[in-house]
Amino acid sequence: MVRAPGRVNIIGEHTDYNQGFVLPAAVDKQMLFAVSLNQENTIRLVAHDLNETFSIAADEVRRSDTAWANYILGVVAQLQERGVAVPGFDCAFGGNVPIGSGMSSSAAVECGIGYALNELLNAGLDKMELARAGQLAEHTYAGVMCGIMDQFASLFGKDGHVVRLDCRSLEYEYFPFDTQACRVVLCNSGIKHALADSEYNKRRQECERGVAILQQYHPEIQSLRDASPLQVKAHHDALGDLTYRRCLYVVEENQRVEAACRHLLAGELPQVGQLLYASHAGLRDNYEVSSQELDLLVELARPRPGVYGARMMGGGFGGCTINLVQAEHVADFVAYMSQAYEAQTGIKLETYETSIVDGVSTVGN
Ligand code: GAF
Repeated sequence: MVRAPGRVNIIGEHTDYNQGFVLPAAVDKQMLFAVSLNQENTIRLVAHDLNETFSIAADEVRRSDTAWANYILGVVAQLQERGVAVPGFDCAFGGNVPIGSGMSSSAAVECGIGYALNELLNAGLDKMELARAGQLAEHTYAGVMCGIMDQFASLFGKDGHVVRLDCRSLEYEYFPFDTQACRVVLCNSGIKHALADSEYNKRRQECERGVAILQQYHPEIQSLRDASPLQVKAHHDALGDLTYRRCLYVVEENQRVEAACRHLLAGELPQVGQLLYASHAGLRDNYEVSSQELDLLVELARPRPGVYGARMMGGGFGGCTINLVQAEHVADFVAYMSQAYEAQTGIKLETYETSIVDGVSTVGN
């Protein structure tokens, strides 16, 4: 049996596929997998929470019409591409990572099955290769051109720490995060817009277009990671307003991740909180991946006592906001947010008070 957690991201949104910086952590919402080899040529899957099953020949793995199965089949295909012979196996899985909430339930599924098969087959892939396999499964079988943050966080999470990842070099550093003093509270808007995946892929293309234009002036710019806000501002006209705003958001967000790490180390949570608000404003106005409901949640949280900061989290177009809240104010915060959000939208608010846990591991024997 294997457990694979979902993740939060303190700051650094839409920076991973621009080879920039992110600051996620694995949290105590997780998927559980029971997996065994079955001595047949059949992969049999049971999605416990959906009460659905799926099976396919192990030597004929391909993309299926069953969306949830693709997260597993995509990883099997990635392992096969890496020379791992994957025989038939049985897998039952389920968990409590809310789907479509921006907490990476899909990455948890990819990382959990990748980890389980790697162990069962003694395939010897390291955790970074498993993260990459999960990311590419998402590209090829789910059609979302995601970065590596979610899979990385699910695999590399560490109890009591957030982790800053350099998405170019894949070097990472853990920073202690005391969730007893500062609670990480998620507010689930309850909305997931149908266009989320196509808009996500579009943002990635817009960033690539921006890089191609900036390169004409600064050949050393290989990704937005290499550009500064000044450079982007200097080429506003050449970029055109839309691409300009996309690029400006990304280069500013990269700087915010670096600043957030400095403030975290110095114990300066109010400053970290201000960076979260700035991140949200950029995601809303320049990157345009927020939604009315997410904006409302941030504005409701902002004046509440004990709130350091809040912003939308993950890919956007719905899902959760992340809120950094002083422990003694959490109960009041949750009560107020639930009442106010439902009063204004008619949607019942789900909130999650998360703790930060270790990444993927086996459970029991
Ligand atoms: C989604 C993606 F999967 C991540 O790679 C990342 O880009 C995130 O959106 C936005 O920061 O979760």
